[in-house]
Amino acid sequence: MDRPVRVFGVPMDLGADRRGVDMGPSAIRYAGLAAELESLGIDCDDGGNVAVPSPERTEPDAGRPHEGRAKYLAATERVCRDLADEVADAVADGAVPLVLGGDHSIAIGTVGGAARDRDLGVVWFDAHGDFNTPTTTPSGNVHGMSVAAILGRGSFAGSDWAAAPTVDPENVAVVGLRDLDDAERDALRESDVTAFSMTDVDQRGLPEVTREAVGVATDGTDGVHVSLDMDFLDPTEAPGVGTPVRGGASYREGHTAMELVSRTAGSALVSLEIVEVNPILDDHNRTAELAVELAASALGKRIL
Ligand code: NNH
Ligand code: MN
Ligand code: MN
Ligand code: MN
Repeated sequence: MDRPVRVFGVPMDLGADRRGVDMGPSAIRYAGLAAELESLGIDCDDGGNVAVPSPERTEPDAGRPHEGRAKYLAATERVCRDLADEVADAVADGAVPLVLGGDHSIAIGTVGGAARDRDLGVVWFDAHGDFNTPTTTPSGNVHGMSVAAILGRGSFAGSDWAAAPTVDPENVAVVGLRDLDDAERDALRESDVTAFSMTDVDQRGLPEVTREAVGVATDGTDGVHVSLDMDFLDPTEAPGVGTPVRGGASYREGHTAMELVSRTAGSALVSLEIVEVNPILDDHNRTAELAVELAASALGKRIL
């Protein structure tokens, strides 16, 4: 990576049911993120954390019509606006924002900022589709809605929501799917999003699937955002996540995916985010340590 990297932590847990994911940024920093990136010769600067209100002091539902069953949507929107401003400033300064979660609802802010002055493609590595809307959500958790939000689907359309720039579904690829809610599956199949399940990964191999996903996101766009939900990985490698699902990417597949992002997106990589690390559920911080390794691979680390 020849551009500087600017790290942001977003200690967000309003979008998920499990407490502890707000400590993800600390766990990833503690696992040695800055030193690892500096050892690669990357100029790495930490922009600190974006402020997130605590659930104890936040109203779960503000009751505006577009909020449906989504919990803490108004507060999530405020955090995402602040994050979007930080991300947009970092990109304007010529840096690559590396956003550490926190739950996956923060992607609405990261993408909002990264897409502010450009046509943005997105590659989303996740066990889940994150394609629910405030109407279809079975859980009310906004982290299961962030892809729908960045596409302006359902009641996310036309609200003065932080994701307002909206990304073109034809430039979005999701990789690693193995747990979809019924309504979300139907919506995803009918959409123009390119979706690769673990069945595709099993049959075609992760390298081919990742290359195709990056191709979707770079085709006709000005750049790519990569969003890595750590539950993309198998829970044996990444136990410290709130919603683990068996049958995920192996340790090496995780690296392969990130190495290919670096090789194939290259200078088109606008921003990177790593989310859903929950140190309370983790085994001696190994999920955070893996997050550091995967960030390094995505930012250009090579074995040879
Ligand atoms: N689909 C479920 C929901 O909407 C779970 C989402 N959980 C995630 N997404 N971790 O990546 O609540
Ligand atoms: Mn997710
Ligand atoms: Mn376009
Ligand atoms: Mn997930």
